Amino acid sequence: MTERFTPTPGDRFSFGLWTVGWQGRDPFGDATRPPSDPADTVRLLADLGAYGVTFHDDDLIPFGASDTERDIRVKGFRRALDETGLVVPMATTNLFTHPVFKDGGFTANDRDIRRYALRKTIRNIDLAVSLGARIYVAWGGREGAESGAAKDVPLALDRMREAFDLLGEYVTEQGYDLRFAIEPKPNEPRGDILLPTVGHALAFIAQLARPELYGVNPEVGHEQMAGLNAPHSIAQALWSGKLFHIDLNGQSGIKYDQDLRFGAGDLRAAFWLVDLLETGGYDGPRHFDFKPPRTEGADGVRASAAGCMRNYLILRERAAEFRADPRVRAALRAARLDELALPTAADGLAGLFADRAAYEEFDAVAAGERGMAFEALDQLALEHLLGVG
Ligand code: XLS
Ligand code: MN
Ligand code: MN
Repeated sequence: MTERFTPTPGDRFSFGLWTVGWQGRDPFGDATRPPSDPADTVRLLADLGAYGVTFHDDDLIPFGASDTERDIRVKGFRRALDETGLVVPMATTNLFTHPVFKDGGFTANDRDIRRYALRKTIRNIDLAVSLGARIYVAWGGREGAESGAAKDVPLALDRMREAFDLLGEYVTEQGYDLRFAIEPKPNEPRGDILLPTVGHALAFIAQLARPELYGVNPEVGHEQMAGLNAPHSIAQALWSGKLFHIDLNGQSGIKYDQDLRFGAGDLRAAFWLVDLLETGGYDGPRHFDFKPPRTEGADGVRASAAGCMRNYLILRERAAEFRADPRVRAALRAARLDELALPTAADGLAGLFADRAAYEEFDAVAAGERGMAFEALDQLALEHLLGVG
């Protein structure tokens, strides 16, 4: 292994307990790996060079555990954090595994279940804050439907807004330094999930009482499940000042949620995403939400987690080399990226109308004949990605 691709805490790589801790249970097969103690997972992640660990409430404290058991679990986790120096940048709530959430949490048709979902979330927010988390992710995996009349979407969105507004009120009243990151996903486990893409989530956030408290947690593979260009979605989140967190992983096209290690699946999307994160002003954790395939034993789990970070670091180097290459700079100019940075009409509407070259004398035929030189630019990118740049 090359030294320069060895992760350090300064790279701010984090992993969910549910990622390397995944036992490999899927809709067709039983677990292929034994359960792991969260404290051991913390030690494994620290050993691999991660800086942070994240969790759902139920990853740390089994659903329905007594208060005594809860205390023991939390103490063991804290001890492992203290020993290793790992931090908890983010936490989230499991509102999808237990049968009670089969029709959702915040948007379940049953009001008592919605109230329970809010209380469960608030309880874990308290724990998350006590462990130092600054971001609280909300993935509404069961907020959706399989059939038309089963969910009144405008009403469900009313309830979703109500839930997030109450959570915002709670953290504000408590004086918590905590912001929410909504995680979109188009489907799975529900047939269709509400807030299916980054765009839907951004539009929803604008309807909330305290929009500044909410951003998004895009997952690479989730945008790709919807057939979208994940780096473009994430770029729009950044542009909106809403990229609060990110779930990095791999996905091959429009199919079930593969959660491959970062770099697997659509490698070109991974390259452009790293380029974006490293140059676009994102300063949050590089969080991996992947699942080591169920074919793997303990060594394969390690290899898979290490691969996520190593691939990120390799792509970071490749993307930086691409940007620094004088041939690329020339190709960017030939493709008129510098011109895209110029306002279209800084002279205002009056200037636009007074400018005969803008319309009356504009030669649309000649302009239509200009090549954009994008292929040469993209070939340079591909060669840098392939390591022959
Ligand atoms: C599932 C989601 C989930 C969230 C956290 O598809 O990715 O793991 O990231 O609840
Ligand atoms: Mn996923
Ligand atoms: Mn995720």
